[in-house]
Amino acid sequence: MTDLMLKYFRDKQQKAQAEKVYDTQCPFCSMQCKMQLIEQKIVSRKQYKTIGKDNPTSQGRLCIKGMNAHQHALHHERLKQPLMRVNDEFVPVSWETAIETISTKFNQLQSEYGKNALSVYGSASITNEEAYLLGKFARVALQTKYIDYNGRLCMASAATAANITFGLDRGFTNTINEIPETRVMILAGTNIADCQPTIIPYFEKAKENGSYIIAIDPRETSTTKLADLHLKIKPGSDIVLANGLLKIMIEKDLIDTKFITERTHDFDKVKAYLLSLDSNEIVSETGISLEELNQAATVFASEPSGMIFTARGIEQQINGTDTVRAFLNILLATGKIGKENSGYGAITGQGNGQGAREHGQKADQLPGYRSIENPADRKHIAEVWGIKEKDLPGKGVSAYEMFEQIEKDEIKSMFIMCSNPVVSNPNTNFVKKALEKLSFLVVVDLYMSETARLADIVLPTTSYLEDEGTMTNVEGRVMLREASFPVLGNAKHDWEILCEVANKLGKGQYFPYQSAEEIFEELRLASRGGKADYYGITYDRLRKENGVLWPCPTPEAQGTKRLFEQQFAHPDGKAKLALVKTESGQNKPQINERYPLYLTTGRVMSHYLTGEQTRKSSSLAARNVEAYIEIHPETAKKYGIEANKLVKVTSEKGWIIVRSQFSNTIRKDTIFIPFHWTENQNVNRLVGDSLDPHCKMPGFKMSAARISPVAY
Ligand SMILES: Nc1nc2c(c(=O)[nH]1)N[C@H]1C(S)=C(S)[C@@H](COP(=O)(O)OP(=O)(O)OC[C@H]3O[C@@H](n4cnc5c(=O)[nH]c(N)nc54)[C@H](O)[C@@H]3O)O[C@H]1N2
Ligand SMILES: Nc1nc2c(c(=O)[nH]1)N[C@H]1C(S)=C(S)[C@@H](COP(=O)(O)OP(=O)(O)OC[C@H]3O[C@@H](n4cnc5c(=O)[nH]c(N)nc54)[C@H](O)[C@@H]3O)O[C@H]1N2
Ligand code: SF4
Ligand SMILES: [Mo]
Repeated sequence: MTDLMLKYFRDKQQKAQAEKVYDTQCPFCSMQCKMQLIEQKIVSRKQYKTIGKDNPTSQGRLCIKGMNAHQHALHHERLKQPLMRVNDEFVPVSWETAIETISTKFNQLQSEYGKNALSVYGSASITNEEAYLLGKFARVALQTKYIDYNGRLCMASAATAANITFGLDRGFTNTINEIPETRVMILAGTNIADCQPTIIPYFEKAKENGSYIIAIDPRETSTTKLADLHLKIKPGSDIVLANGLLKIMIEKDLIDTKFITERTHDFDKVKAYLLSLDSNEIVSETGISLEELNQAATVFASEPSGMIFTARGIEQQINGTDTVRAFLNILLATGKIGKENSGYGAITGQGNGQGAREHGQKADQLPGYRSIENPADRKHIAEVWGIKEKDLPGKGVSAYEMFEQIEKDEIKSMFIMCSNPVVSNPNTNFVKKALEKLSFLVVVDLYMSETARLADIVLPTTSYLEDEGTMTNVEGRVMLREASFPVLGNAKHDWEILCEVANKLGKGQYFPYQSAEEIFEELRLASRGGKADYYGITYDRLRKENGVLWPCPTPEAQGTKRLFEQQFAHPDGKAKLALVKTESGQNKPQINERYPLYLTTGRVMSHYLTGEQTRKSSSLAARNVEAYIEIHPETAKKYGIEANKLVKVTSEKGWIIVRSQFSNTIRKDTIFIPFHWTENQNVNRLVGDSLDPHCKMPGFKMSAARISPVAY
């Protein structure tokens, strides 16, 4: 060996010794891209980078958020010690003191005001194990009926619509691999290019294969640019649009009569109603021309295969459930579901948006997508938990409604895990007041979020790098997130915190877990026989098979790639079409002289939700340092607003100040503001408090607002 070769091998060996690799998954969106954190020690300094790792869904890709996720996880503002408010200041305390204080306070409040004085607010960014445990914590340790979670603001309408229509809610009915093969797609109110960027190659492949893409969005986005046809709809009029499309399909006799007869209910009622609608009204209400409607309807119905994808643009409406159902009518009437390359995709939002809505964090739900009001479901879970069925509380109320219960003095204390409701809820001026009114607020977070600042006790938790557990991704694929990075400071895993509080409350026997896997083993039993059946899934399988698609009822089962091939999940096997009238959601905000513009809200690529994490990442924050209002230059001119200047935006609920960003492609009657910023830049100060009657989804995507320049 030459000296040079020796040096090469020695350098390589040294490098390997100095390099550590940690397997994990991105903490952000539903793609749950697998990735590795690489730690390199150069002299005494550590350097980090994140790279993608192959897996069936993201295929090794990462977007900028994943690549920079370690920046927030390793940020110096991470909480490392419990904090307690003393004389209006936070002081570090031991875990013992923190847990003791929580238990004493909870006991006091319950003995004075009853069990339901306590409430729990959870999240779809925690693992399945933690989501499951949080439900059990509320019902068994606290014995309160009040638990709900941030998914109520996210996918509640799509989930409710799928449950009513198909009898089952798994976001994607098919695997992601079928996307490139489908012939036509409707993307309704989804901005996948910014929100699930690593999914895009599947859509690009579809385009390469000649698939026709129809996008429905009031704005031009990176996603609508992919489309062959962009329907630039008036916000909030998607029901009318979907009804209009199906009307044309029926009139042109492009529907699948055999499928309708054999596999669905209620088509005739829907048909009679749609045929009675006036096409001119459809055009004026949606702002979409008849030619465009004809084009979209004809292509979608004529192609042999097709898919519809929906996301928050049509779902976060106070008639979101009806809106999704109007789109599902199209799929059913054209027989484009339960078949190869044909199906529905509600594009899941949060990392565990799917799994966390299955295992009992919802006000009316028990694990395995069971109902808290169904006697057989209650009995099953009470047995798994080793409690009496009569001790299992009943149904509570939705996320936003819990704040209303605080206002009414019904709820006295809240335990918030992994959410920042002061920024993310509608009508946040009210929500903040409600939280301030609580006798006792506990927040479990990575940082001092805007919500944590209102707490009496803040508990530091571990991040995606440190906390092992399963997450169920956009496809319904359960994935094991490995986590071997050392825990930061004195933080504890979310599940450990729940076990410790439960133990102090004298309920330790129900919370004996030493690892996330032990909790998963119980979740398997609890979900067994339920709609979201995870019984056949084990950590061992997840490692060997790189994830398993639910339902997976036995250890021998393969997991389910395509749903509804033979039958839907209702007892008679048939799906239900919905008669959705144009009037649905008539109480939504109307524009008028005082508030003449439609305000809609959403996301940018570089930030995530309330921005608590991504604003701490220097690489991400640099891309968007502040909130902005996207506005058409003609609209801006009308209200005396110049480019890149501060604008006051006012609704019936409040005001904010954001910078103008001109766009020639947004509708002239519409303004758009992303929701990743706090305080005076928080657009949720403007969003109203009306909720969808079926699923209690707020109307984030449509408010009425006025704008004016800020004078200097
Ligand atoms: N970068 C990034 N990615 C994310 C997130 C993030 O915060 N940042 N969050 C994750 C989560 S939790 C979620 S839920 C998803 C959300 O993913 P999406 O739902 O795709 O994202 P949004 O930007 O909220 O809204 C999508 C689109 O709806 C359009 N829209 C607004 N009003 C209407 C309307 O009335 N009708 C129609 N048809 N469209 C309308 C908006 O213009 C927007 O382009 O993204 C996930 N991924
Ligand atoms: N105007 C408007 N508002 C919206 C929406 C919209 O489109 N428009 N979208 C809605 C949607 S879809 C969603 S999903 C919600 C999201 O709303 P939130 O749940 O409030 O959003 P996050 O920013 O994810 O808040 C998570 C908090 O938990 C912390 N955290 C992160 N990881 C962990 C962990 O592992 N454990 C614990 N204990 N804490 C952790 C973070 O630091 C952060 O403070 O917002 C909704 N609000
Ligand atoms: S944000 Fe979503 S797409 Fe981007 S790396 Fe993370 S999981 Fe993947
Ligand atoms: Mo979401």
